[in-house]
Amino acid sequence: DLQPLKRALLSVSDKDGLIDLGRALDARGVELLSTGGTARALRDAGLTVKDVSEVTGFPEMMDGRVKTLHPKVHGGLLALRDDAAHVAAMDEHGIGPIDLLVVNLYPFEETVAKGADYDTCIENIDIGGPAMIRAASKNHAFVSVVTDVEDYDALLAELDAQDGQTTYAFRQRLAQIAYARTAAYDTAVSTWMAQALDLDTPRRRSFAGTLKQSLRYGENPHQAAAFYTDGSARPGVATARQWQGKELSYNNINDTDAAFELVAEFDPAETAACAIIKHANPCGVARGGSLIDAYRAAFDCDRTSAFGGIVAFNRELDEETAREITGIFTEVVIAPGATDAAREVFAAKKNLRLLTTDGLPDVLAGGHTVRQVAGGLLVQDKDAGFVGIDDLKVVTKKAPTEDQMRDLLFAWKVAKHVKSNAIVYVKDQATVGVGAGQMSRVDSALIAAKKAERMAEALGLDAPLTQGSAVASDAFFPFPDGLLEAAAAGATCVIQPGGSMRDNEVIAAADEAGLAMVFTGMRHFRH
Ligand code: 93A
Repeated sequence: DLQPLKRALLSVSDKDGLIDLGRALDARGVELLSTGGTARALRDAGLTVKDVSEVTGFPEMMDGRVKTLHPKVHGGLLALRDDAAHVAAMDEHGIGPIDLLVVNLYPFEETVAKGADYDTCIENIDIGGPAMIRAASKNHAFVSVVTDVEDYDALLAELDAQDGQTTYAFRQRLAQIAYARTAAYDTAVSTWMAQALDLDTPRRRSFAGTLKQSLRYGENPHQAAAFYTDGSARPGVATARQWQGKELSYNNINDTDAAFELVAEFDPAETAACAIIKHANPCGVARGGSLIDAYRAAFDCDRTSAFGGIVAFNRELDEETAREITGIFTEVVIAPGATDAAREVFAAKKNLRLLTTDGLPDVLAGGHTVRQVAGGLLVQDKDAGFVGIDDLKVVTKKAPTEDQMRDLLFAWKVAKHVKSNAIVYVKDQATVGVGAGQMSRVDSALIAAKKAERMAEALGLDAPLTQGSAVASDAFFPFPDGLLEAAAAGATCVIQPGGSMRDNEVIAAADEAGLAMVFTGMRHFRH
């Protein structure tokens, strides 16, 4: 299954490594064919190259839209070398076999990321490249296809190991990589078009990504993993700049995302905010007059869990706050910027990763979430649901005071980012108890209150901070029991979607306990 490599077609937009590859192939006696810019670059380096236009007998035309779309090219890629009829067709039409195709495509994704206009993006949709890649890949029984600069070395190593030939297994693997590339490419085009047309629907979409990072492992060390980006320029973990520290792990990326998306709920023009995340759930979220105030208040929600946590801010990180963070072990810090002084503070902490972004994402903007289930993908609109003060309906005899209302809205924003069932106690714009991921809402209410009790002991307080708190529930209380647990913990006001068959019973229980309660009419399940 060894195949010789005598003739190669090179057509690359990204010219990195091209000259070295051209020289290495030339040194191994490989004839080089090439398109306009690629041929020029190779010739400038002193290599002998044949123009594809000479092979086809047609000039590159229509602004390069048609350069390689010709039977002399596609016949050379697709012909079965061991099929008499194919060989006869090659002879009859003067088609020479092409044993190696090296193509990387017009930079469509980069063009979109740069914010280019519609027509420029359209012009950057490569047609001839994917056509050749797909042809060469189909014919991997005979042809090698390289679509990634990173694979140039592997190709040369294979040629050296196999005495100028390639093995079937090697060509198969290259073809598999190549089809991943063309699939991701067309997905990028479709995704961009959906955005350009404002068709913000998860229906009739294709999903793919570009490999950003091969991860050391997944959620556990025995799971292989990788990180793919969708090409969006949205500020977030995928586009953040890492200043220091080890490579992010799978769990780091997941948690950093959760932290940053949560903190982005809080407008930096209004107040500073901080979110501390463990296992994708917040263990402390707070607003404050300054970042350090917000950090301290978030930290005081659950100091035990904050150890080894991921910390996100909604404003540029300053030196004072950076110093405070180094007081305990922290895995990752992410913020829309960091001052030079803040970065210097972290420089001494080699293990701490610092990520900065270009601003905060718009949490109300559209987008999709994708989750895998056995045999398929579940796709939905991102939860960009928003509830403002005017959307709230007071359902109890007591109405919340202005301060209570602020805490209720804060608790509601946090609850959106807590795994269901979510119960979030808030006091003075800081979480004081978070109950996450329980199968029963009562248990979430109890666990959050218990944590608050433990923190009160640690902080030497007379009573847990849930006393006089606001509480949010991500979905309705089906029975009064969960609400009564919150009341027992000292909550004095409640925010929840409402809509239970037993709303009347729940409202009556709230009135009896002297609580003020508002309904949002919207829930925030998160699983
Ligand atoms: O405009 S195209 O879709 N039409 C073609 O026939 C064609 N053939 C190769 N683009 C085409 N290519 C692409 O040109 C390759 O995929 C590669 O990205 C680029 C290389 O052009 P040059 O050698 O002129 O720099």
